[in-house]
Amino acid sequence: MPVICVTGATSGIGKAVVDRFVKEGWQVIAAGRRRERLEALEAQYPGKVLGMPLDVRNREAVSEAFASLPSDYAEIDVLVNSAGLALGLEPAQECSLDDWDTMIDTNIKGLTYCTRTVLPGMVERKRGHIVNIGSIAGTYAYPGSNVYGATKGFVLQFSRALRCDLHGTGVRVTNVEPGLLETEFSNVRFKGDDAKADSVYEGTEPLRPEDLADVVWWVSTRPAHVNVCEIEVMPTVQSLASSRVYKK
Ligand code: NDP
Ligand code: 8X3
Repeated sequence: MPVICVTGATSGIGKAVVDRFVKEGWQVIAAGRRRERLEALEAQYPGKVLGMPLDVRNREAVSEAFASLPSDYAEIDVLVNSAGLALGLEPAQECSLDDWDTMIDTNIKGLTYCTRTVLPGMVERKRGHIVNIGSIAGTYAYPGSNVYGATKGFVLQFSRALRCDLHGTGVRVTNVEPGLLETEFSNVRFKGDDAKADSVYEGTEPLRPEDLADVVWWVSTRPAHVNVCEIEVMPTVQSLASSRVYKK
């Protein structure tokens, strides 16, 4: 059975990817910090999901977690880097440096730690796929996107550079760039202010996590000679003409 490792598996896109790949018969390593949610996934999918409690910001913990995988999960075919977050929507001059550090440590450093850890095995096996969850915020700036958008700009350019380094190895890299999508993302961004989080999606029809699971499934199951490099996905109601790309 092929093996997929999903970071950010406790919520949103990552969780939907877990559900989808289990249903398609894959073995799934589900990584995240909230152990109770990982245990719930293991209970829901016995023998199909292995919970991997992990804070991706902790470099040693990342290395140990992957090194301790049981043999039937050790050869990872696809790594989905979905763990990530935005904090705040203030203009740069008012932002918290702690929030900026957290986004950089998670969205950039955590993603690079996980990727660097799984790559040698993939290269040795001459197969594998890194699927990064970037964002349209990595391409289009909007007021308050500052460091969040810049971390996703990093993910985009890192994905492109990885393809150069992996040239000839058979290992694939995809950057998936979602637009407006309803998950816990805005509750996290607004630090538990649910009313403010809900207002982001009011009167609109955002993407659903399952839509992104579809995209991840599609890019991961193309024939081995096909690499989908970048894929930008917005809800139909969102475009460069809408205030929700360059929103305030
Ligand atoms: P959610 O908040 O629903 O999920 C985020 C996931 O990231 C959770 O599973 C959380 O798990 C995990 N996570 C956060 N910090 C860490 C950490 N330090 N270590 C390990 N896991 C961590 O949001 P989404 O599903 O929407 O977000 C997933 C990705 O999609 C993110 O990278 C986000 O930037 C991106 N994205 C989201 C969009 C949106 O509008 N929702 C649009 C474009 C991109 P736990 O707390 O258990 O550790
Ligand atoms: C999340 C999408 O537009 O809120 O990456 O930045 S957006």
